[in-house]
Amino acid sequence: MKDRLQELQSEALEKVKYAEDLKALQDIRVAYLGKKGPITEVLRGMGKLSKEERPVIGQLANDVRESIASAIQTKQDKLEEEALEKQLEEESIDVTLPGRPVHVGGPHLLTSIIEEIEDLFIGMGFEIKEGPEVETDYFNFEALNLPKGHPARDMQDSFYITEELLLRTHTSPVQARTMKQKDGHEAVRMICPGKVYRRDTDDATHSHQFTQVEGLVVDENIKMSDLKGVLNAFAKQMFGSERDIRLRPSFFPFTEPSVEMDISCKMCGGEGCSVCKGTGWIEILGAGMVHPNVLEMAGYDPEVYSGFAFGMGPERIAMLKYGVDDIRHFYTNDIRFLKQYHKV
Ligand code: 2NL
Repeated sequence: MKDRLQELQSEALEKVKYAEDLKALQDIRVAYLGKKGPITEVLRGMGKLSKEERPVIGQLANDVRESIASAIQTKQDKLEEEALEKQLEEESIDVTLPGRPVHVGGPHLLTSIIEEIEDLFIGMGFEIKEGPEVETDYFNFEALNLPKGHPARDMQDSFYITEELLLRTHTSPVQARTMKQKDGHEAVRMICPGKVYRRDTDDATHSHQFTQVEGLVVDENIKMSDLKGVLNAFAKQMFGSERDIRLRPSFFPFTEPSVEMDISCKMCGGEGCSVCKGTGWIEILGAGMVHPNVLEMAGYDPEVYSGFAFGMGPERIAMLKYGVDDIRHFYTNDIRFLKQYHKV
């Protein structure tokens, strides 16, 4: 019995020594120390022993049991420590590695231009107004002195949703709506930036969707000189104080008289070059005195109220200011193009 116990002890200790994980240790514990294990079995057979032998074997069995249990515990502590160390090693962070770059976005060039225009007009007391891109025939055409059958509202030029609904072809309907809201007796000083749509084939200078900023001032006693003063201040702040402006006669159905505004060419200082096509002047926007029909339809008495209005294309302004040669660059979203205009 004594030999059997010692055999069990060295067998168990050997197995503990080579146990590779906690599961193996647990198996050893169950196999040797469990209720159905060999040591328990030995103790059960003690009844057959003599009185003298009983305490000796009992003591030995307890010692064997304890030495196996303590070997298992020691090994278990060791395995647990190794596992923790391995985990710490694997999960360690190398704080000396270079950080990942954070890609900071920025506003689109057109957004920047529109915000610059907004700031200049806010500085002159204008308010910013927005309106729907899906418009009624009335506000897009009728209210702007473009009655049904007018050549400028040819079906070809618009995206129609129904006979009476279309994608707005200019931002003017926002102004017609604003005037109507003012009930015909309040002054208006506004600009309306936004997207507009025309049924056009895209090329270097045309896009079926582009942006506009239009402006409108309505009050008693508004004169052509007010138009000239405001647009001159705008041109000088937008393009540089050394620029001159000139107004040429033109035609728009919603203004009378109508003008086109040029700024002097910075490239050649007025001498004539490829940017200004030899004229020394570059066309920037269209404008005019609000047509009495437009005032009347919006509820203003044209005998008491007068106004001026203007419209410009941020794409064109950006193209002139930064030498962009194709309007499609604004909408094809090549990040290499867009990034050139990110400040910071
Ligand atoms: C251009 C010309 C223009 C207007 C827009 C306007 C609006 C109302 C009444 C009268 Cl509600 N006029 N807008 C006037 C003249 C010219 O735009 O070449 N735009 C890019």
